[in-house]
Amino acid sequence: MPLPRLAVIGCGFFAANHLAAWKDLSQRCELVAVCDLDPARASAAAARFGVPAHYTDVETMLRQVKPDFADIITTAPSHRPLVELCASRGVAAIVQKPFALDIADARAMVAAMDKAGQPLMVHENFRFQRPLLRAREILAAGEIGRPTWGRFSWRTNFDVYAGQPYLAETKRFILMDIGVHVLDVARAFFGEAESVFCRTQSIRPGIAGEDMATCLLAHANGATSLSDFTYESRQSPDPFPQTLLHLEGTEGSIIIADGCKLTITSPAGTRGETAAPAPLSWGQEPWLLVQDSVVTTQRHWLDCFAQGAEPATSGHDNLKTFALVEACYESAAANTAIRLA
Ligand code: NAD
Ligand code: 89V
Repeated sequence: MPLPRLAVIGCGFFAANHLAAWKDLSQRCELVAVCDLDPARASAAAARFGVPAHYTDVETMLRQVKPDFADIITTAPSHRPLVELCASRGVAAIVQKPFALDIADARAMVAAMDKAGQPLMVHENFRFQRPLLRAREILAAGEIGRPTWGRFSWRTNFDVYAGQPYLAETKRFILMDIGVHVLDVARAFFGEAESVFCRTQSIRPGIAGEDMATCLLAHANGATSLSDFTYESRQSPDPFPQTLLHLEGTEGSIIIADGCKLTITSPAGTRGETAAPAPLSWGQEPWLLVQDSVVTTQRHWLDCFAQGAEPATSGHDNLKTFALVEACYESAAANTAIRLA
C-alpha cells in the first residue's frame, strides 16, 4: 500500500517544526513537495529536509505532485483561499491555528471541505502537550470525581515578536493567537461553554492588539473555568510555553506546575508525576514541549486519515473553539457575559 503523499504550504518561522515532525513520521507518509511564495524559503526548506520538489505557486504544486493532503503552515489571512483551493482539487488539508480571520471564513472552509468529501483538521497542538494529555487521562479515570472548577493559565514574558513580528501589528491579538489554544484546552477538559465573560487589556506600548485576556466560562457540565493568557507577565521561572493548570472536582484536584509537574490529590491521597515531553533529535528548549506536541498532533492526523476518523481538532470541532474566541471579543467589547448558541 503506497504511503499517503504530503505537500507543505508555507516554509516560515514555525514550519521547520512541522517539517522535522513529518520527517520523524516518514514511515507513515511521504513528504513530496514544499511551497512558499518566497523562493529562498522554499528551496532552503527542501534542501534542509530532503524534499524532492519545491514551488512558489501552490496551484502548480498541487497540479504537478497531486498530494493526498496538504499541511498549510501560513498565517490566517491566507488560510481560507488555500483550504478552498485544496478542496477544489480534492486534497485533504491541515491548517495551522488560528483557523481563520473570522468565523465566517472558518465556516466557509469547513463547508468547502465537506463538499469535497475530504477531511480538514486545524493544527491546534496545545491539547496534545504531554502534561495536559496526562491530566485529561486522570480526570477521565474519575480520580478527582466530577469536575467543578478549573484554571487554564498561560502567562509569560517570552519575546514572541522576535520570531513572529506580524503579531505586533495584529489587531485581534492575544485571544486570536493564544486564546484559540487555551480555550481549546478548556473545551477539551470541560466540554462546551454555555456563556463567557471576557476582559481584555493592552499592556505593552506599541502592540496593536490586546496582549492580555481573562475569560470566565460557564460550561454545560456545570463546571466553571478561568482561562487567562498574556505575553506581559514577569515571573521567574518564566513557564513559557507551558499551560499551567489547577483543576478541582468533587473528590480532589489536579495541578500542573512549572516543569511539567503534576500533583494529584484524591481520596487515595496526594502524589506527584512528571509528564515531560519526549526527547527529539531536533528539539530546542524552550520549544521542546511544543515541538513534541507537533509530532503528536501530526501522528493523530495520520491515525485519523488512515482510519477515516474525524480528528479531535477537526474543522468542525475547531469551529466551537473559534466561536468561543469570537464570543470573548463580543463580551469584552460590551463588558457583559455572552451566551453561546
Ligand atoms: P511566517 O509568516 O513566518 O511563515 C508563513 C510562510 O507562509 C511565509 O514564508 C509566507 O511566504 C508563506 N506563505 C503565505 N502565503 C502563502 C501562499 N499563498 N503560498 C505559499 N506560501 C505562502 O508565519 P509563522 O510564524 O510560521 O506562523 C504560521 C502559522 O503558524 C500562524 O498561523 C501561527 O499562528 C502558527 N503558529 C503556531 C504555533 C503552534 O502550533 N504552537 C507556533 C507558532 C506559530
Ligand atoms: O503556539 C503559538 O501559537 C505560538 C507560541 C509562541 C505560543 O508557540 O505563538
